[in-house]
Amino acid sequence: MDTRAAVAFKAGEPLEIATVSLEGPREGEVLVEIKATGICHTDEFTRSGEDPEGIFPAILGHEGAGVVVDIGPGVTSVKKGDHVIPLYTPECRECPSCLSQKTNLCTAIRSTQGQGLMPDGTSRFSLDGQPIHHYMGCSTFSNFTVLPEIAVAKVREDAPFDKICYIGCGVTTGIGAVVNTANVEPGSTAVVFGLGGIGLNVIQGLRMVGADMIIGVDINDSKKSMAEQFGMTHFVNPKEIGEDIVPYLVNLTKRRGDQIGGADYTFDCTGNVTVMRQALECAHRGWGQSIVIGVAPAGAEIATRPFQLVTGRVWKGTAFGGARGRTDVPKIVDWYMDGKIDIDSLITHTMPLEDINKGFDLMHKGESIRSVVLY
Ligand code: NAD
Ligand code: AHE
Ligand code: ZN
Repeated sequence: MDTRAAVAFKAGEPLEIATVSLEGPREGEVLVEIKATGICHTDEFTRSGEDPEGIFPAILGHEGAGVVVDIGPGVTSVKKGDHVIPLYTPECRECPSCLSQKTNLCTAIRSTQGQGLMPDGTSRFSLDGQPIHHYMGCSTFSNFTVLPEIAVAKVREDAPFDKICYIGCGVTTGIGAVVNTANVEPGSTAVVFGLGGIGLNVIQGLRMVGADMIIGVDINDSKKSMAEQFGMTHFVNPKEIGEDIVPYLVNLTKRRGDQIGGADYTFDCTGNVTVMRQALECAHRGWGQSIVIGVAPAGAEIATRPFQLVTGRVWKGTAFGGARGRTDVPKIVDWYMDGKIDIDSLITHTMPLEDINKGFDLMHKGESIRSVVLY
């Protein structure tokens, strides 16, 4: 079949709208009509050429929601008409990683996914006979896409696509980092670096679990009011404090009677390795945990004095908020439908596929939280 898609032909160039060919689903695969997709900073990371795994030409996008319109041989867990959210972190429930119950990082299809291919080593997308790569196993910047059955979460049918698409990455990553990766306790102090589409979900996760002090750090003052609406108790713009951010935050998080200071939990939602170091070093001596969520460019490395770890700080990372997609995503959709979490306020812009590059421009200018493309 033919489908409309935004194609990334070359690193660093705007996406181009094209009609591409899409082969039907093979064994274990499903064809999904994408109804809506968010634009995450990771799409920009890959489009820009900073992603060491970036392959071109490709159809980017990994934060979608849609309807199953066809299934390949052997598919049993979903059927035509089911509403689904594509999963860039699949859940096969059979690989050693899934069976370990220690990680959400299913390894069943990771190698072909990283090469922009379906599990059989081929692409379903092409243009003028030339293959176009899949992206993160999802390619939600195409109106129709093919996914492995293990890479879709079946969700309830009354949930609106234009909102729940965000659960396909940002919402789950931010809230999951708090509840799954850090396992934050009520009464905790926390610092969130970067108040964008991920950081604000970390903040709402922190409020949900009952954190006491939620400090948001961003170089863009315009992020403050939305962060306050989501539960931030203190805002810090590193450009305005006139001193090194680490001692400033350590002092701000000092509890009565505590000689040392430092946050119980810190989160990097920027992808900047200098910020990652600051986040670690403002965690409390002895127990503070710092969670890396941001994705850093090719060649970037993190550094700190080993003494920071010797003295009990813990440096952790998280992908997709530690969520097991087929199991956890439908529950997060329920949280949204039950009013436990807010998604609507975070979707600041919507646009048709033709205007997708405007969504990237808004992200660059720091004017959007989430832009959502509606098909
Ligand atoms: P975004 O562009 O919406 O937000 C980034 C925010 O960081 C912006 O508000 C920006 O002003 C702020 N910022 C930039 N530099 C800063 C600095 N030096 N100090 C403080 N604030 C700074 O991006 P997003 O969609 O929220 O994504 C955030 C990061 O998370 C990206 O690196 C993205 O690739 C990554 N990500 C990771 C996962 C995962 O599973 N680990 C999932 C989704 C996104
Ligand atoms: N390809 C990059 C790494 C990109 C990355 O870390 N991706 C996250 C999801 S970001 C979603 O917005 C992830 O899930 N990582 C686990 C995985 O297996 O990719 C690089 O640096 O090579
Ligand atoms: Zn993402």
